[in-house]
This record gives sequence, structure tokens and C-alpha cells, in this order.
Amino acid sequence: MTNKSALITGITGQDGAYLSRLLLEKGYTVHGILARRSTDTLWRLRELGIADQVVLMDGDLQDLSSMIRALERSGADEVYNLGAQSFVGSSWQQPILTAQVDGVGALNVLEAVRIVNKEARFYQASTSEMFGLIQAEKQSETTPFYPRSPYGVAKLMAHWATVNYRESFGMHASSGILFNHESPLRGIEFVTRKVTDAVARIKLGLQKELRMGNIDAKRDWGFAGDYVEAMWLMTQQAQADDYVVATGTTTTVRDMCDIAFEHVGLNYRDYVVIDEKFFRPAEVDVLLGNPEKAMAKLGWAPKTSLRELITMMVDADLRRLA
Ligand code: NAP
Ligand code: F7E
Repeated sequence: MTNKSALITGITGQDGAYLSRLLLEKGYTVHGILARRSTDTLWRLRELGIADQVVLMDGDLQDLSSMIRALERSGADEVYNLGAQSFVGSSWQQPILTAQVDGVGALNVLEAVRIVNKEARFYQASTSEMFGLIQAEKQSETTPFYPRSPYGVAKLMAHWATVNYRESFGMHASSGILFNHESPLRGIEFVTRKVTDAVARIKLGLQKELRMGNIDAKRDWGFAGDYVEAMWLMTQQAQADDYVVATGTTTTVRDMCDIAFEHVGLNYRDYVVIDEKFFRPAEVDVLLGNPEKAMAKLGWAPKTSLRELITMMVDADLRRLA
């Protein structure tokens, strides 16, 4: 057990909830930034039964002063920057907000760490979306980036800011280039959860069809619970570095749908309707990560197959709706 303190931006998100649970289990005092909203955003922390075990502080990634205050008040030894406008589809509608939160926001956290405690270890939630129009069949830490959305562009800024603060100020700043990771706590707008929620509704007679965009897109999907372990392992290393975190297998959205519908004895072809509304101005057709460095240096490995993940999500949605 440790007596360290951690600060998590994005604590109310999918990864924030799983990372909080992991750090609490290890004995950390967990602090989190709560961005002001008119709705209740604590449902994930409640589902994991940890809402009253974390210390929440008002703040916004766009407000440097609130980040400095959070660093001072938490006395954080480790800072995990998970906060973001994380939905790629929305980033074309809100490109400037996305740049401010996902790009400049990360810089605000790096500045707060540099100003308050340069020795604190920093983790940046980078993304496979930075590879976008892929420049290698299997993407690794050395694959050139080619983002295809305002989200990918903003995240690329944050990634390079992390590398730059490591090189300029000797900060322990790591960038985790995580491929898609999902769970029963995934936001409903993302494709896996949209599908598992719809499958549960259709099975229970609450919905008739499922309208989807490009189901030929391919993603390297893993389980968020496995991926937060990689985040923590990065901050425990003697040297900060950048790591791809992925499963090393890729699957079409179509085949993911097939797994989800099949789990409740249905055929996706009977329910999925293609709707132009869900296509993106520029698509990332295929992502496939090479996690060899994370496996070799962090001793990390994914533990959950796509079938296990999707069936876990369908079962969770069936339970919620029942
Ligand atoms: P998520 O569920 O969408 O959570 C995003 C979090 O950011 C929420 O807690 C949200 O708060 C917070 N947030 C949004 N705007 C903010 C602001 N202006 N100030 C402070 N906090 C703000 O995302 P996730 O799936 O957990 O992903 C975690 C991080 O990893 C994100 O940075 C994402 O871009 C990145 N990432 C995700 C994946 C993936 O497949 N999940 C892969 C690679 C990278 P509210 O709850 O109040 O909205
Ligand atoms: O889309 C296609 C869509 O929205 C996956 C974020 O966590 O992972 C996530 O970004 C694919 C895309 O995730 C629908 O066009 C088809 O090709 O679940 P998604 P994403 O865009 O890959 C990365 C790594 C992040 O960093 C992001 O934060 O599925 N697709 N039909 C659809 N997608 C959605 N959402 N809805 C559809 O109806």
C-alpha cells in the first residue's frame, strides 16, 4: 500500500472511474477535477461504489488558475490528464472548444505541474486517433502521425507538449497512445456502447432498429479496466516515455455488431440500418496497434478479448434496462 496522492482530470469519465478504483485499491488518496455541469456526472463513480472515496475539486481544463489550485490543494505526486472533449464526431461541430480543452487544456495542466511541483509525475491521455490516415499497417510509437479530425489534431498538440515538457524541463511526463477501449461505463455516443445498449433495448422490445454510420471501419478495441493499469505502470517507471497500448487485433464495426446481437440470439442484419447522418467528414478507416513496447517495458498485456468485452457490455445494459 502507498500513501501517495493522485490528481485526475476527467475523473467522471470512463477511464477516470476505473483509474480511481485502481489507485484507491493501491492506497492512494485520489483527487479529481469536477467540471461544472447542470447535470449529475457522478454516475460512473457511483456504479463502481467509490463516489464518496474520492476528493472532488471544482475546476476546468481551460482555466489555468483552477489547475494550479488543484495541484496545490491535492499535493499530487502523480497527475493523470484524462479530461477531454473525447467524442471524435462532435469535434467537427466544436473544433475550437476541442482544441482549447484537449490541446491547450493539457498545456494548462503541464504548466500547473511545472509551476507547483515539477517532480510530480504526469500522464497524458493520447490516442490512436493521432495516427488517423495510417502510415504503417501496425502502428507503434515510431509511426508518423496523420490526424483526421479536429480531435486528433488537438490531441497531437497535447502529445507533443508532453514530449516537449519532458525534454525542456526534465519532467516525468509520459504519453500513453491508447487505442479504443470500452466498458459498461462507456459513453452512449461511442459505437460499442451505442450497439450494446441498442441490442439490449431491441431484445427487451424497447427499440426496433439501430441506425449506424460506416460499419466497415476497423478498430483495435480493448477493455478500459485493463488499459488504466498501463497508465499507472507508465508513471511508475524510472524514466518517462511514450507507449502504444492496444490489443494487436482489429475488427470491423460490422463484426462487433455481429458479436453483440448474436449474444442475445439475434442477427444484426435484421436490425442495423445505414444512415448517412452518422458518417464523418473524414474517416479513420482502420487502426491496429503494436503494443510490444508496453508489453516488454511495462510488463503490461491486455486480458480481455473483444467477445468478452462486448458480451460484458450487453449484459450490463440488459441489467440496467431490466
Ligand atoms: P470520457 O468518458 O468522455 O471522459 C472525459 C472526461 O473529461 C469527463 O470526466 C469530462 O467531464 C471531462 N471533461 C470534459 N471537458 C472538460 C473540461 N473542460 N474541464 C475538465 N474536465 C473536462 O473519456 P474516456 O473514454 O474516459 O477517455 C479518457 C481520456 O482518454 C480522454 O482524454 C480521451 O480523449 C482519451 N482517450 C480515450 C480513448 C478511449 O477509447 N476511451 C482512447 C484514447 C484516448 P464531464 O463528465 O463533466 O463531462
Ligand atoms: O467510433 C464508426 C465510426 O465513436 C468508432 C474515442 O474514445 O477512440 C474513440 O474514437 C468507429 C468510427 O470511436 C457509428 O465512424 C459507425 O470509425 O466509437 P467511436 P472513435 O471515433 O474511434 C479513440 C481512440 C479516441 O481517442 C476517442 O476519444 O465506428 N461508426 N457507425 C460509428 N461511430 C459512432 N460513434 N456511432 C455510429 O453510429
